Amino acid sequence: MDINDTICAVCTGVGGALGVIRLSGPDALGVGLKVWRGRGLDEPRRMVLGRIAATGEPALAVYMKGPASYTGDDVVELQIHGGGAAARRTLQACVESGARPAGPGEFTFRAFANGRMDLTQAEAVADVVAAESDRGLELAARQLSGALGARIGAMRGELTDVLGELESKLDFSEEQLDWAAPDELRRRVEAVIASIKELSGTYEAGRRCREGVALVLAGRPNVGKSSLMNALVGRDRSIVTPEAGTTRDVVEERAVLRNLPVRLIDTAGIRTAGSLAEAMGVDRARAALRGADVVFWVLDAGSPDMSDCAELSGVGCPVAAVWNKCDLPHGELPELPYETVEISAEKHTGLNVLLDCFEHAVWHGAPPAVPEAAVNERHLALLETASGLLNESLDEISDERCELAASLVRPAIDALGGVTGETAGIDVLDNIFSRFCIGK
Ligand SMILES: Nc1nc2c(ncn2[C@@H]2O[C@H](COP(=O)(O)OP(=O)(O)O)[C@@H](O)[C@H]2O)c(=O)[nH]1
Ligand SMILES: [Mg+2]
Repeated sequence: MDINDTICAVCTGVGGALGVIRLSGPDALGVGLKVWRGRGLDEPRRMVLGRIAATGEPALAVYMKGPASYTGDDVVELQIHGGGAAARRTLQACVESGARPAGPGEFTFRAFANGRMDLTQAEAVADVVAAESDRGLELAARQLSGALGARIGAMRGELTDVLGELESKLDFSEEQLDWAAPDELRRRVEAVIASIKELSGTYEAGRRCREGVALVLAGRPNVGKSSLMNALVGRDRSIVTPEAGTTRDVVEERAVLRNLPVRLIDTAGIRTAGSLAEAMGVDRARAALRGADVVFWVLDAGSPDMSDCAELSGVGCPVAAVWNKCDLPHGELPELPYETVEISAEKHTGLNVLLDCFEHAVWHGAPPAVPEAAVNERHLALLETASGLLNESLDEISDERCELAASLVRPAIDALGGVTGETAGIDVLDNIFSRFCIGK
């Protein structure tokens, strides 16, 4: 990506009441002054009212002089009425005045390239945009403020120090300088390994905050799985009928339950199917069970039939047994080896207790505080590489094989640098920024 020209994009969504067009680059002010008519734009950080030259529409404009801007370049932002045609017209005027349409994530890429943020912060920008729940947002905000980058930076600093000691032993091995004892160096590397392990342990909590969990509703036909799905998402998402075998495919819907993003997955009732389509639906239901983070096994309190509970034997995640239709008269309910909740999906009773149960299952107890920092999959892989190398280096350090030890510590430092971006290759950067939206 070229970072020396002037780029432009509509930063807001189509259909919004306002449109924001951002310009970034050496000629941002020049282009801005061609597109926008008014006075005072050249004074940084002051919002001024004028008009878009092409349309005569009123528009607010602000100039942020680099490096004190989001991207580190000179930036101009125009705020206009409407996110549709009006925004497109203004963008076109920017292009006609010499700016280039920005690619996905290009503003944030510039912020990274100009040293305004590290790679974990750039990733956090995407996380903030994508956050569906308060939990996800809180974690992203912490990462955006640099909490994760700071921890990685501290580890790298410590290892760079250790590497310095190892290398000076190599260079001056004949001289009697004041060396750190091998035991002390080993202890310091062990402490970094422990910090890496602790940070790697935040992955699962981070995944739950960012991506959420898969909650699968399964059970025999007609027990009320789809009714429960609809009750949980608050609208008629799945078709409900008195006929068995209504839901034949998996029906998926995103929701936020107890402050956690959830992929709610309604499945076909598990039974010996009457048709090919239903049989495929049952296969998909079984696949969904295998990929679940939590399963609600729904049962009909009016006609307790536990014949298919064996389906749950291979499920590796927490399961709750949900007795539905408890609004109807029913006898004593049989015991099940799962946490059990009694509800009526139709009358919306018992749902709070069900959500308590869900929350408990997700967190294996009370929900923990949002972690200070939590790694994603990319970070985790790099941390594992680093800790593998450091573990190997321990004996070399103890036995004072400094050259070998240094050759292991050095790539470990690089692996950590990959997390914050210092040593990330262009393909890694491309991969990260291409997932951003245009305008970010
Ligand atoms: N009385 C009562 N009927 C329910 C309840 N939940 C679902 N039903 C009825 O049970 C039938 C099957 O419901 P559905 O949600 O399609 O079940 P599914 O096959 O498990 O998805 C429909 O006629 C629903 O109206 C409930 O809580 N109480
Ligand atoms: Mg159904």
